[in-house]
Amino acid sequence: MRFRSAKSPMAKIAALEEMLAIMPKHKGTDHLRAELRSRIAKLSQLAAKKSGAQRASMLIDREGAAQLAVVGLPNSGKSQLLARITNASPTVAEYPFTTTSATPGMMPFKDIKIQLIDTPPLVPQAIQWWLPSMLRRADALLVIVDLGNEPLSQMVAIREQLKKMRIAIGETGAQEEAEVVLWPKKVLIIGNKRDLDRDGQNYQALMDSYQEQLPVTAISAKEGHGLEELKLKIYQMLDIIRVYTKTPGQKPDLTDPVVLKRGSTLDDAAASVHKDFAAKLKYARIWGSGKHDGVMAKRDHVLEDGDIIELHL
Ligand SMILES: Nc1nc2c(ncn2[C@@H]2O[C@H](COP(=O)(O)OP(=O)(O)O)[C@@H](O)[C@H]2O)c(=O)[nH]1
Ligand SMILES: [Mg+2]
Repeated sequence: MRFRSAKSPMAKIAALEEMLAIMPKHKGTDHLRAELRSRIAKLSQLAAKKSGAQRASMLIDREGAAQLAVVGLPNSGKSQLLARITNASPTVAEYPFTTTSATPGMMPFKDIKIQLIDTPPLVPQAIQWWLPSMLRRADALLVIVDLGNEPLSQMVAIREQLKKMRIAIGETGAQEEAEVVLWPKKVLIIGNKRDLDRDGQNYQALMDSYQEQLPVTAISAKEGHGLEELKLKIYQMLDIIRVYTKTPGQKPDLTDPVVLKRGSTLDDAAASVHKDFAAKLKYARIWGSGKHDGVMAKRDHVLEDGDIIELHL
């Protein structure tokens, strides 16, 4: 068992998470799974106390509206993409395996920022012990394939590696789901190097196989094509909304929205502004959604992207 040989708390956590992942989910294992979870929680506290340095290189704190991991085979253009659309500048190189650690970068979109993480390539010899937990923790995955080089076989290889980490993307057999716990992940498939796919046939093949299950888009990270569309698709896949707050009698601050899950209510918005606000909320006024103009709304009112709210406590 990997747990015995694991030395650092982080390696132990990874081993325990692995056990939890492969453990069948039913009544008989409830107790054991709860125990594993509490051991993970204790180790996490210990790891947090230990030197920040090691932890920092493994676990990347979520910043901004969401954290997305960019995964793919060597040379697919993961680093190039980060260099293009985030403030990070990981090394872009013709030789594979340039990335052995994870590099985060922030992608500005509309008035929010989304965190992307450049990760080592998904080939067995390059997969680091901390990668599975990093991918599971991420809000979504950006799976990147090289359109110049048989994207479908890349997808097969990528899905196989992800499956070993108990991460499911797209459709999985009912059989598979019954056997082990799979982490379902939101995924956007990115066909990169579309400049090398001259007649567009590889992209077409990728679409034909996947577009019914997952969103797919084509870009050229090197030439800078398709990037605005990509950012929009990333935003859409996250199912988030931006809500602006205003103080009575003042103009709303339209630069710093509260980011909420789609379907969130006024109550949720109040709680995310301040933990005490939800309990104290008496009523709120709401502008936006094309239909509200300062009307009073109830706590359970479902908000929409772009709404402006005025909380009365
Ligand atoms: N033609 C073309 N080459 C690209 C594109 N994106 C990346 N590359 C090249 O592919 C190679 C690998 O890119 P890199 O970002 O280091 O790949 P990584 O291993 O996935 O991080 C580099 O030589 C890049 O210049 C693209 O859109 N078109
Ligand atoms: Mg790289």
